[in-house]
Amino acid sequence: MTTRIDKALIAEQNAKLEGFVKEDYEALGNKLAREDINIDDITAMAEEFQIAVPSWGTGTGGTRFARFPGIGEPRNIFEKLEDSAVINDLSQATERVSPHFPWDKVDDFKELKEFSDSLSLKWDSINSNTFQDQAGQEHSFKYGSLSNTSKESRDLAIQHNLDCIEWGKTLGSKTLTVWVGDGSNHPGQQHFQSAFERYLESMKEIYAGLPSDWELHIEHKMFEPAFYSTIIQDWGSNILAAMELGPQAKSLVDLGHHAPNVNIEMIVSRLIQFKKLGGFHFNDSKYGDDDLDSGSLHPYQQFLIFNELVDAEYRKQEGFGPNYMLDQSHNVTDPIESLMNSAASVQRSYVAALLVNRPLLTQYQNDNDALMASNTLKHAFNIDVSPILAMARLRKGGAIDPVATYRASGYRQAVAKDRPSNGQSGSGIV
Ligand code: PSV
Ligand code: MN
Ligand code: MN
Repeated sequence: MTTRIDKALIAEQNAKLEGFVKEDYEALGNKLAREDINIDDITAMAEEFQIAVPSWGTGTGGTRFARFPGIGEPRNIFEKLEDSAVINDLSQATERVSPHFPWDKVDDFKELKEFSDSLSLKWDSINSNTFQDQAGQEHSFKYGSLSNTSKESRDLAIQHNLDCIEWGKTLGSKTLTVWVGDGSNHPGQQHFQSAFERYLESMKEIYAGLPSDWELHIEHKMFEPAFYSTIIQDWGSNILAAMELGPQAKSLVDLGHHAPNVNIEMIVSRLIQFKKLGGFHFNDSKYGDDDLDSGSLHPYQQFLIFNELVDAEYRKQEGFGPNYMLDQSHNVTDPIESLMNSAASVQRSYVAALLVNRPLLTQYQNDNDALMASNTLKHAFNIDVSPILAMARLRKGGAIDPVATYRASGYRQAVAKDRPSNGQSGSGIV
């Protein structure tokens, strides 16, 4: 196994903080004990928590105006995996990587699998890309892919998704995530129903190629790159498509793909209720698909989403088991630091949601005691679970303070020597 951060360095950095963490952990343990919560049970669940990193998130992102590359950026999927291994070494919460094809150029999938195995990394959902043309592509996606009026373009998009399934089988993935940029920019440009019918016909062909133990996740997005209408613009079109396709098709919720103020936690609840919650792309946003770091703006919203997820776990809801993943673009931070921070932020929301007194909440709900119901959630949200997160990392051999340990390791400066910048986007960030 290759570990890019020396275990001895992690131990040395942890040694400086371990005493404080133990003190804080004991204090929090006493506080939780007063509420009949065993802190070690919660820490064990925190240790189990995993969230995948997107391969494209390890490169510096950009906008359609400019991109400002950092030093030592990964230039290919192998280097993206090396960075992902660092993230997991320190955070101990990100053992899976989600690739994006053909952004991630691969000649030999068996070789890639052997390399990920050597880093103790696994593969999460495969993301297909039919929102741009590849060099020399015969039938363009300019006017859509799976819903294009041209059968040739549709067939190309279908075949790419079927190829993604084959590649995913070699990598050991079990999910295909389909997000398309299909839509229109002008009223009247597209016949809404015909376009959706074409999309569904194409998706049926992809669904037919799905192994029986795989899931097909459909990602909705309200706008961009089409700015008047988008084929799967919201969770309504998403769940309709998933229902039309069958039980292996589910909806994926990317937090940034909703209008500001949309009640995302309620969408999550609806999808859970109808066994259609496939997974998440976590990020945060102020305006639209900003792809900012998870929990950097709306930590309470993130907590409320986890309140629904933990509630489903608590009620042992049938068919529940979504994939968790980050989908972020890092324009001004070191992507490794942002991804570690974000994984911990999502883990924090999960852990805080575990602390909600659910029987009490149900009682307040049944009594219509709005104030105390809300206070019950706020109480859990306001508990600083940092000692639990730090202890979970410590117990698993990770870093108590991942960012400080990463900085102390000099990893970025070290890889910069082997990875000269080409000034280009490594990922084609959207
Ligand atoms: C689209 O905005 C999206 O959220 C989809 O998940 C894409 O695959 C990803 O971003 C690419 O950055
Ligand atoms: Mn996404
Ligand atoms: Mn997006």
